[in-house]
Amino acid sequence: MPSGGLRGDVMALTEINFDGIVGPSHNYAGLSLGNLAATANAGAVSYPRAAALQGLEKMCANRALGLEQGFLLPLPRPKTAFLDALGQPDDPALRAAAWSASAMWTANAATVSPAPDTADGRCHLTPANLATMPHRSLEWPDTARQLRLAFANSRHFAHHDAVPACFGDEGAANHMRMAARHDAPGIEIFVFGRSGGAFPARQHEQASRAVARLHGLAPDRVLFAEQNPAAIAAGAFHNDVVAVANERVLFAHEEAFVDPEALFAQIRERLPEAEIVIVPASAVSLAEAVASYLFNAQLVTLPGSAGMALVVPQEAWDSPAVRGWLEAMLAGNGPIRKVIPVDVRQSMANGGGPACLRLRVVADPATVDPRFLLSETRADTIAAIITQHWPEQIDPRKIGSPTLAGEVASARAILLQTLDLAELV
Ligand code: SUG
Repeated sequence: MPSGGLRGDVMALTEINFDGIVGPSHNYAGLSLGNLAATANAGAVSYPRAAALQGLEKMCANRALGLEQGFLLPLPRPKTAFLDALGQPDDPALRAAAWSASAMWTANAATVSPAPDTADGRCHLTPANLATMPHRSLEWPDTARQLRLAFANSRHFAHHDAVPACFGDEGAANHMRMAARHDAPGIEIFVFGRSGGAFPARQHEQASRAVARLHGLAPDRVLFAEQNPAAIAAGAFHNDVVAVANERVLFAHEEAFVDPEALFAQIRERLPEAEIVIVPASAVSLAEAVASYLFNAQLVTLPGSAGMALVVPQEAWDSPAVRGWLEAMLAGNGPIRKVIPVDVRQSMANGGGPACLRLRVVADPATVDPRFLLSETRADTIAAIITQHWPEQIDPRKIGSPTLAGEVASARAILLQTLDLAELV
């Protein structure tokens, strides 16, 4: 572990994407009401090896663009302590909850406030309690352990426990940061839902407010905005299904928020250089936005002066309406100069696009435990282990099988051992 991070007194703060490595128990159990892809694919056979390799390929492609790339490890599954605590239920949904590889969607791992935004000048992390969905509520203690290890340097990082489970918190998926540049003080936008619709609103306003206070954010640089109930009803179970921000740019669907005009005015007042790119419903309906996952894209700043690129799921590029809009955007003079489609179909079939698979941390890479940073050698090592040890396929009817449980646990143990991270077992 590097001891400091200060080179002289200059910090090289940059955005690092920490993608979740898809775990060996990846399966389609239909556990998330309101997540249309996941419920539509309930019971389908999954391909964990292909899923993990697709995710890794996305990481390598982003690294090849010159972006900093890290990763987080799969959590221990099956989570036997959960089943023990419930007296070993036969209910297939509860069993599947203990087997879920849902920690791959690291956009839900935590909310992260970079150092330039916080009162003590450290980067603050709060793991998300994910309390709304039983299978996801199991994640946070193991996630917290991993975050405390990856970002152990207490001069630069501060860790909080998850907020109390009475207020659901979904982490970075319902949080956006805008700033002139990643290393400049930013504004943080927390997007919450109100319950009462057909599908659960997963992010509670009180959880958002608690995280903003815990992180020591200046109140005049924090905004709270309500998700449009129509977007939740259309399947946007997280804000990141209808909006994404990067530096001075917000890219969002016209119907993402209850009061978009008020939100945009508040953003412009606090960040005059903000550029807000709105996709009208007349070009891409909410239903098409959810089906294609256009907004579950990684909006990234390319090195040099190449502008921003939007890393979209292949499904978005294949949608005629979405592609038409994107091509018109590229022909114009906006801040997004490039669109890069990627194949993460195995994750997409559970409602997780390119943006769900990554947690953004603005930090100096020298202050992060290097075991969590992707290098070419580490990518090759990870690929070889996945190829050799991840199950090729999982039929959900096999969930609960002791043989499969053994395979899943040993595949993960081999990965941790090889990456010198056995302390996470
Ligand atoms: O929480 N799917 C995840 C997808 C999370 C996507 N994340 C973001 N939008 N940031 C969820 O609904 C499906 C698991 C199953 O049904 O087997 C699942 O948990």
